[in-house]
Amino acid sequence: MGTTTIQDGFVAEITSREPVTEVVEDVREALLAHAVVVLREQDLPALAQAAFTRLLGPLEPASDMRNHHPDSTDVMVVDNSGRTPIVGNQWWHSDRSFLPEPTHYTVLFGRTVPPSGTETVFADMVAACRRMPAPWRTALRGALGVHSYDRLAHLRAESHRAPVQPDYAVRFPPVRHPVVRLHEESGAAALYLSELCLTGVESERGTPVEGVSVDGLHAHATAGEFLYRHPWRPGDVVIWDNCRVMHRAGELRPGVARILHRTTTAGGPPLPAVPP
Ligand SMILES: O=C(O)CCC(=O)C(=O)O
Repeated sequence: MGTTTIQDGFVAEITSREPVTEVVEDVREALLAHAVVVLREQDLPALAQAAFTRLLGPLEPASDMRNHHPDSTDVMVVDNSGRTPIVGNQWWHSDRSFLPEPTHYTVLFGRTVPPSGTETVFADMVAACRRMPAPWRTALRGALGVHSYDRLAHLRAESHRAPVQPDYAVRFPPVRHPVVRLHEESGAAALYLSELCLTGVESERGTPVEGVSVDGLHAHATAGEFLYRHPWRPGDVVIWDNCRVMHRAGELRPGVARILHRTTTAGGPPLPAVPP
């Protein structure tokens, strides 16, 4: 198979130039061993992207985002031109961690990107979990992170210059997910965090976890040693497993058009793992 490792156990590129829709099995296999899979020189119309993503898992609609593609409510348009607001992509996150059953895979297609100078940055949460400070191993046993839609709701309202949706607190009440979650396909333990949604860390009994802060967790997990910076080129397809990475946009340059098409698959409830 034409797959090249870019960062061991973290990032791979499928080097064959066949359309992504023709190499679904290769993509699935690469995603078992790597958290991020890259394909280059693709042409992926919105409907084909939705159909391809459906082969990776149940497709999540983007329709509540008010910035979906005209051809498909399953394709979200991530556009920095101001035509459709970008919400939250400049904070580290794992997609839709505010749901009881958060997103599993995300597929991002570079529809309009400059030849160089724009990135998406990924943090390897399995490596970050393996190399966490020793005292955290005990402290984070059974610990739960509180993921809240609140910050997103306010950013979204600001982007759309609209009032905060009145029903958001009912639709998306805060959820608790294991801070150390099981990556079910590999059996690995991964940190499960989000600068966008994680508001606190609690023990199973709901008491604060001594010696571990939300900021400390994020600072550790996004240290340079855990990062891959994907340099976008037109026609790139980047697929990642939200159960084992966080991501964020690199620096966005005002006035430089950058349009990415995003599709996602639904996952199951995150399961706890014992810190390694
Ligand atoms: O804009 C990017 O580089 C990342 C997009 C993103 O964060 C997302 O779609 O969740």
